[in-house]
Amino acid sequence: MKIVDAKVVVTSPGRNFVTLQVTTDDGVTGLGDATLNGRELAVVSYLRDHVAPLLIGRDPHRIEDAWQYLYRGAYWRRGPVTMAAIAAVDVALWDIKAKVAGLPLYQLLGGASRDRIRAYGHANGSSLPEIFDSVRALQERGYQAIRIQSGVPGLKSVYGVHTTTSVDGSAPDVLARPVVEDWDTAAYLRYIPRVFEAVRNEFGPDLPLLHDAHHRLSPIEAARLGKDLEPYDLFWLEDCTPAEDQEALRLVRQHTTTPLAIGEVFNTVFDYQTLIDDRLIDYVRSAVTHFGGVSPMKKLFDYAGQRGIKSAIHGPEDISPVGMAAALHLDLAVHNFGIQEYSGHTDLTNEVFRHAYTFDDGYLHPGEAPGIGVELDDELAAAHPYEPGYLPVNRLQDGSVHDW
Ligand code: GCO
Ligand code: MG
Repeated sequence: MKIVDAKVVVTSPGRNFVTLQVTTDDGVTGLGDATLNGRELAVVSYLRDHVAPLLIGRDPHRIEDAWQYLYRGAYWRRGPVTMAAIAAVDVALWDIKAKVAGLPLYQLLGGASRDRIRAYGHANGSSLPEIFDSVRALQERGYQAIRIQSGVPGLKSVYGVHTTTSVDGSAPDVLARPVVEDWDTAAYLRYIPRVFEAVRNEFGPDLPLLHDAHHRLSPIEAARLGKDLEPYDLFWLEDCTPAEDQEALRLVRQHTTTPLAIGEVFNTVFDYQTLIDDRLIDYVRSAVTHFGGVSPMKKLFDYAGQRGIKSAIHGPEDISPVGMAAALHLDLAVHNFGIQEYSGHTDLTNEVFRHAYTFDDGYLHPGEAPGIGVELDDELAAAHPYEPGYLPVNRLQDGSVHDW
């Protein structure tokens, strides 16, 4: 069996997605997600100009060899662009192998370790009543674990609470350059514990609650937040400090028993070495799409499992249904599964990417279709071409840039 075609499809059914479609001489196709939010075209070029030509003529069954060839062979290793491109190849080849075997991918990863996959959804609001409504809406959709993000008094915009205008009121620039949001760490640290106190009072002790600090705090600020949130029994505090600095989590860990999760911007296992070896975290949160695919994620989970650390694959809207499907096969198979982030996609996105996975009563399942279980509608994808789009940036009151 040989690869005869490797095509990169960019589509924007509401937001941009980059998909690699690999075809074999037997006519089997495999899909991989390579979406890097706000930097999509860099990965498109990497794949189209530098990777696709190398795939033609290769045996699609040699997945590990293809991975090592693209990772070591390029000499320039790691980084989100490189690892998103390699991830797309890895997932597309797993999709092909599983289709040829006539099995859903999870069967090739050791088979199911569980019957269903618990998901968490995102609740948010700029006031407590808005947050409560948002939690109830998620509960009505079946969610049994919920991430809470809140507006902060005095701030116009906060991560996780929808923004379409810059703090100076300008909106139309949103496609050409990032929206500017504002940030004040002191105001946030004072307010967030009150939000969780109110949510616990309203929804009781049993509902698993999560919170994402989105890399905005210094180690000592994160330590304080972790301590202040202890009475409200969080499932985790996510990305409390900037992700480049593994040692930062050591300080946080020394001060709080609030469980810690990190990893959505990590690209390789080396970003986790200290964190896992020294048990500084409780959940590894990388995306299949940004971590080089299913192969390295499986190795990561096995490594993390040796320290009792669990999986929590990154699954926001900017991971395509292809990346989500790959995640779900891993979730079902690995023993040390923790939880899966799942916001779902728009109906149009689900038409472009028809998928076998399901969401019922707060639980996901990858389905039983051979491969990863996603089919791309090429014509519908082409009808929704790329649109420039960026993540926001944060500025403090004095005008300086802060982590977003
Ligand atoms: C999450 C993340 C996302 C990221 C987004 C960036 O926990 O889901 O923080 O919401 O901000 O994926 O592209
Ligand atoms: Mg996050």
